[in-house]
Amino acid sequence: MSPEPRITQFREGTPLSARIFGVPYDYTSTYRPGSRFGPDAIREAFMNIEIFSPRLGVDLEKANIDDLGNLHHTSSLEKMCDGVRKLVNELVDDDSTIAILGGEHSLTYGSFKSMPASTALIVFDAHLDMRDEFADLKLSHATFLRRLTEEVGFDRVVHVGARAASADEWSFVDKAKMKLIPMHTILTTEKPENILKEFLRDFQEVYVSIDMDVIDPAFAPAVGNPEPGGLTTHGILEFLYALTGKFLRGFDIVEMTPGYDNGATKTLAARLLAELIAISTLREK
Ligand SMILES: [Mn+2]
Repeated sequence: MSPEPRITQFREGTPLSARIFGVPYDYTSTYRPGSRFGPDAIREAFMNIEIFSPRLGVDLEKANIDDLGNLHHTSSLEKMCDGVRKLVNELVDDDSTIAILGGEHSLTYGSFKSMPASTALIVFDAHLDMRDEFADLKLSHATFLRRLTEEVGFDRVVHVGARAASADEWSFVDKAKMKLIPMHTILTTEKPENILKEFLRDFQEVYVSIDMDVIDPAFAPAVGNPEPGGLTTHGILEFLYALTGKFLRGFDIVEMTPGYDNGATKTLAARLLAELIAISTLREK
């Protein structure tokens, strides 16, 4: 018997690789809602893909993965973020990786605040999410990074894949000297993942936040706010493989909206989940 759709698998004699939980929250979505159904859709896809990584030589079939289930339902953004923050604070340790399945991007506002100060944040997103306010909300999926950087600063934040933001947002991140690898740089650079490596030279610990809309809608159509001109599947994987050796303290995969999916998006999200857990097992100590 299995407690579907949880991913939990225990293998005796091996340490815990990752703890997973879902955040079925999408109340501030402004275009295509439904990311609250993301966590279980990604789990279902995960259970139907191969989890041996030939690129990394890691067999996740042999890994210990603990799936805690989904955070309880709330319609309050503040309560959701606070619940995520508290749960991550309880789970964070020096051995395993925390994997969060969204849900909308605002959950990162809660999770990253519980990361130790030595942890860098790498945000993959088509959007900058740097508005001061959007649709009458100060904190939402479209403003979360602005609110978060007000609290944690810009020194340990890198943004990858931006191609959609207001003129104000572009000038704001320019003035703040935020570390950016926007799409136009990625498209004109031979190995853009080397720029990420350089940004992270002084960080051994990282937290990765993947808004699925960073990937081109041709590969990942089911997202809340699709934006053409994005990363390919191979493009995002190369960025992730560039993190091999770091201590992956945590990551989230957000903004996937199963109602708009033909199956491609959840399968790609599941692939990213598998490769990130595999990368987490290759930490250099
Ligand atoms: Mn986005």
